Parts: sequence; C-alpha cells; structure tokens
Amino acid sequence: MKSLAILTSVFCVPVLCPGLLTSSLAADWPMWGGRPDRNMISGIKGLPSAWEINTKKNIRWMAALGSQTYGNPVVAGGLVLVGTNNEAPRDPKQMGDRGVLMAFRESDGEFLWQSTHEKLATGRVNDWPFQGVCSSPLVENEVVYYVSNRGEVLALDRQGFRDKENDGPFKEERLTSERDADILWKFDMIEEVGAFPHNMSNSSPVSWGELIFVSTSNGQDESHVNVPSPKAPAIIALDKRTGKLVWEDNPVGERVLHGQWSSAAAGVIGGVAQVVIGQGDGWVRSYEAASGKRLWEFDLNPKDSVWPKTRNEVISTPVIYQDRVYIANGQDPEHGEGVGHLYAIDATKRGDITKTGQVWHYDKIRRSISTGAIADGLLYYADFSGFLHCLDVATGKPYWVHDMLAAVWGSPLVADGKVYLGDEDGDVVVLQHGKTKKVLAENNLGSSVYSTPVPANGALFIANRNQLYALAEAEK
Ligand SMILES: [Ca+2]
Ligand SMILES: [Ca+2]
Repeated sequence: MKSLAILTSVFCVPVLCPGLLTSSLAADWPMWGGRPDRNMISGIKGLPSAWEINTKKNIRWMAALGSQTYGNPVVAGGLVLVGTNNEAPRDPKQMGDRGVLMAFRESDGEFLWQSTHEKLATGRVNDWPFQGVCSSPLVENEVVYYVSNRGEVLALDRQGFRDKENDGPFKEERLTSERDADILWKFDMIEEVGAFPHNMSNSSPVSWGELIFVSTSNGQDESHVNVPSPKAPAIIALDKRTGKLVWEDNPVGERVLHGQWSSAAAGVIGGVAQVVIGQGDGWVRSYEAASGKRLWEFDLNPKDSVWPKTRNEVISTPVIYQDRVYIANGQDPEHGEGVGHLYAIDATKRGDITKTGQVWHYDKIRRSISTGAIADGLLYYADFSGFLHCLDVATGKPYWVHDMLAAVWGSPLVADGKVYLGDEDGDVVVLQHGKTKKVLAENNLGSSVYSTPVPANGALFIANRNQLYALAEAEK
C-alpha cells in the first residue's frame, strides 16, 4: 500500500451514495452482507442457475481450503478472502491446527497470501479445535479487517508483502514473504477488554465513519453456568486507522445465556447513524455509531420463555431496511432444532421498545442463525430446521415456505431475479424470486455449505466445507 494517508480518505457509504447500488452490475462484495445494512441482495445480472462439479459446467475455478470452513468469502480489489482452518497447509513453516485467512486472486483462484493464527492455549472453551477463522473480513481502502480465532481484531494490508513494503505501525511480523500477511495493527480483545470468548471469536466487522464495530464473543465458561468475565464489553468500537478503543458497552453482564456470536449492521435510521447487534441475553440493541450511546433495545424472546428449551440466544446478523430492523433468534447448532421468532422492529423508537417497536412478529420460524434478504417487498429468511420462509416485508404474512430437507447455517441471497441458499447436505437451491414458489435448480457442491453465496463482478463465490468455488456462466 502506498501510505497510511489513504486510510483517511473519504469513505462513501451506500446509504449516502445510492449510485453504488444502482450501478452494482460489476460490484465487489467487500464485507459480510455486501454492505453495512447486511441485506443479502445484489443488482448483479447473468449469474448461473446451474453448475456441475464433474463436467465443470459454469465453474470458473476451484481452490482448496482447510477441512472446516465457517467464514464467508468477501471479494474486493481483485481478491477473494475467506476464513478456514489449516488442514490444507500452504506453508510448511506454519503447520498444526491454526485459524487461517486466505487470499486468492479473483480472476483465476491463484493462492496469493495467508494470515495464520495458532490456537489459544486455553483450548476449546475459547478456541474450538479445527474451527479456523470464522469472521468474514471487511475490506475498505486497501485494508482488510477481521477477527481471529484468538479474539484479536486485525487490520492487514490488502497487498500483503507483495508490494515489498512492511506497512502500518505493526512491524513485528516473523514471516515476510510474498505469501505472508502484512499486519497494520491488532487489538487483542482478551488482553485489552477482558473478553472471554465462548468457543470461538467470530464477529464480522462493519464500519461507519472512522470506526469499526465488532462483538467480543464474551460468554460462559465450560460449566455453561458461570460468566468468568462479566465486566467485559459485548461490543467495541475501534478507530480504523490506529486500532485504538473508542467506545465499549456491556449491557449484558452475568446474563449471557451462552456465547455472543451476532455481528453488527450499520446504517442511518430516522436520520441517526446506528449500529445494531444481537447480544448474549437474547436482546438486540442499537447504538449511536459515533458515541456508543445506547438508543434502543428489544427482547427477541417471549417473557415466559425458558432457556434453553424455549428461550433463545441470537446469532443472526440484523438487517437494516427503511428505518426497520429484521432479525430472528436461535441457538448454537449443537443445541439442535427448536422454536424461533422473527421480528420487524421500528428502529426510530427509543428505550426498551420490545412492546412499542414491534411492527410484526412471525412465530412460524424455527431457531435460526441466518440473516435475511429483502427485495421488492419480500423478506426471505431461513431457519436451522431447513425451511426458507418468504414473507411480506410490511406485514410478516407468509407467501410460501420451502423445505430444504437439511439444516441451514447460511443465509439466502437475492440476485438476478433468483434466491440462492445452501444447506448442510451440500445442496445449493436456486428459487425464483417472487410471491409464488418455484424451484429453478438444485446443485450439489460435494460437501456441506455452511456459507452464504456471494455475488461479485458477474460471478458467484461459494465455499463448502473445504473448497472455494467461483461460478459463472461459460462464455457463449
Ligand atoms: Ca505491504
Ligand atoms: Ca506491517
């Protein structure tokens, strides 16, 4: 990268620059959800409905990942970045169980560089074996932000050491070849704010102005009773140039039901820049982005619900759409299936808005860890039991439900008049976008698809457990 001055250049957010959305036919997908509102939609046309692994029909390239991949790909500046583990090691000097962020060239899938992280010595309670990097990076102005399996927020130079320069205040990299990561700064949430991540730190950063926002994943210990670090914040805001802590908030304390694995969304709601996130007590909360002032909070569980049978945590990422927030609750996949709740929330209200802010409540959904997609008055939302729900976004009334016949970890994507959704059986179902259910195709990717299909620059990028595919219509 040329200099850190580039970090201070004006950042154009889509809500302020709507042209970015309408001209997105050839657009990157530089963060989880594509944009800060996290709405899983894209204006890209010409995406394939069908592909075949065996004949390589509509498959541009495939790259090998580790054995378990829970990170979702992002695409920016000619790179595809994805979090995985180290079971397909790229460097004999960096062996053993590690979290890995890999960068591939977008055009042909060539491996470019990686950032690896040894597992925490405390073991599975904080850093589950072989789960790798689970955060989806945010790429902005040549910088890659993500959260490692060690509970660190990192900023990397997108060009790594391929630019022959060691950039940023951080110069202590031990490995500085073209295939290694160039760290600009890092913020250790365990050391700096006392976070005790339960099983895994996973947050996907979002930015607003000069700040980036992440969940600390602070949670219970292995007893599933004690919260060892009740004073640690649930959410932090860091200065994106320096990695310095700007604000933090801890509204949850001892009331963490389990862990904290929701990621934040950001956007202007009712004229105020808000950061919205699900937290460990099963509530969703919103903050004034610049100051961290708490604006509103909403309980995603009925008051008579009981953990863990009927009361849920919240793992989904909220979606911001036209002054409302859409989010479902659910539980760690290890807890299996159960009842869930999906809400539309009026995010212009203030205080405890559990009653006053509820626009509608949909209780026909099961536990969900997915994020929604809203287009043309329709909300698509998947649940862990494998049902994809198509609802009227204004009223919450269902138009149709599709049974995937397998667990769903990822989220639906709406693009090119189609809805794409992957499942644990490795199937990616393609449905027609609209009020009437129509399955267009079902394509198997060979192993479980825990990720969400990512559209960018005319192609679709999908990770299964151990491979990253770039799918595109073959040249006619
Ligand atoms: Ca560099
Ligand atoms: Ca550096």
